[in-house]
Amino acid sequence: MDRQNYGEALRRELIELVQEHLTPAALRYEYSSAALDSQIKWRPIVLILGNYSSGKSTLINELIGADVQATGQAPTDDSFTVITRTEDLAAQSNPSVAVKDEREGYVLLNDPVFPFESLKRHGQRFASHFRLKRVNSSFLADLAIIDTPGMLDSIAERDRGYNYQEVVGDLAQIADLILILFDPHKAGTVRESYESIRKTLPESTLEDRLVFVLNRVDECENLNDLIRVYGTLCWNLSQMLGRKDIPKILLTYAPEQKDSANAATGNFLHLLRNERDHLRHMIQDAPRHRLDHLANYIEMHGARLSHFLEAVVAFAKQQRRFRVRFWIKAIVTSLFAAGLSAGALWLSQLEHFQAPTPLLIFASVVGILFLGVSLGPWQRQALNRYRDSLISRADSLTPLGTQERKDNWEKIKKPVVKFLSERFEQIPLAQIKSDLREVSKAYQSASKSAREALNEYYKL
Ligand SMILES: Nc1nc2c(ncn2[C@@H]2O[C@H](COP(=O)(O)OP(=O)(O)O)[C@@H](O)[C@H]2O)c(=O)[nH]1
Ligand SMILES: [Mg+2]
Repeated sequence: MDRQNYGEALRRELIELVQEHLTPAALRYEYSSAALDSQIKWRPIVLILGNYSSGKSTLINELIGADVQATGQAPTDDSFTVITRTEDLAAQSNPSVAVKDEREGYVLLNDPVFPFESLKRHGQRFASHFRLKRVNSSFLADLAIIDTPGMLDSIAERDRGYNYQEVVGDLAQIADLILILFDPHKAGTVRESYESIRKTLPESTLEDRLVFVLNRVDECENLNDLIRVYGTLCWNLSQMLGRKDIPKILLTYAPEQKDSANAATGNFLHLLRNERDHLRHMIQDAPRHRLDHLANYIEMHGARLSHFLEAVVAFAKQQRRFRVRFWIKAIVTSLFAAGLSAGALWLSQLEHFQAPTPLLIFASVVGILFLGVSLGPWQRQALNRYRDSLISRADSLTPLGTQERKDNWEKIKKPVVKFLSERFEQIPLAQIKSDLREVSKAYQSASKSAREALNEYYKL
């Protein structure tokens, strides 16, 4: 089997696994509002971020081989555009590349074929700045590229009418590869975008998924200028990433733009290898990134979902323990109350009780009444109080020994609390336990076999 077929078969298998074993529990417990597989079943996605006029759209046009996106020095395009291959076979064989079909944002957000359902929460304003273009370019055979509007300063950000950072964070979760473009004029002003990416992606996948590009390097006046810009960018990135080492930064420029740029560039550009081809290959390799992404996705959601269910089971067990303790206490106090009241009666009216039977009846009645009240309204009240206090101490439901478990807990705490306060009673404990067993078994064996299959894939 060749690499591509093997990759596709593996992809299908992993998606099915999510569909069968993780999605049902995720929906039942409202761990997520959409099917977990909906985010990963579409084609591989490359997200392109960066300041305005860092050359995002120019790069995309170059890869696709046609002027599909508008380009220009000013912030020309304020939309998020998903660019993918047309399904129309006749158009695919047409050698002149062009946009064959366009769709509005609301179609993208509402059609379950696409993985963008989770972005619906950004509202109408975002929907009107979101679109799809289908192009007959072979470069897009097995991937989609998302062009994004550039970051603006924070005042203009507020005028957008939707939360740009959150949109970027949501898209980053779906994307398999994220490029962040800089240009020499503004080397390092994407801190906020980066923050929202970091918040939504687990630490472990961040490095594999992010590519930093210093673009438009042909516009540096000379080599010294380039080195200065590169140095500034490294400094900014290490501040932003909170790391001492510097991530790899690709140095690129659009070959077609070179002539119109600064005349002095000729002095040093021949010393520099334009890493444009390398960048192109990385983008074309998105299907491989998708496999990694899928394996990570299963590990991450499997671990979080298991943790979620563990917390619910722990909650149920603690509640049951409380109830048993309450029963024992109620029985003991009822017996005590019965004995006490019968004793008091016997002492006060000694001469009437020749036979013990009426006294026993009296004691039983008092005991039963007491027990009834204890196990009825009192228990309900006590249990409610205990439940509330358990929920307010939700952090102690499950052990949070490792950093990974702490991070996962941060992500699931809100839905866990919501589930425990609103829907816990509706699902029997036996079902919760069996869901926990299924999810943790499925994801552990799946992530193991996914890793093994990935190793095979890399060998092909
Ligand atoms: N000299 C030079 N100009 C570039 C390069 N890439 C893009 N440009 C120009 O920079 C401007 C902004 O590019 P554009 O692709 O619209 O940037 P976007 O806002 O990031 O999409 C356009 O006028 C492009 O022609 C490059 O590598 N070198
Ligand atoms: Mg653009």
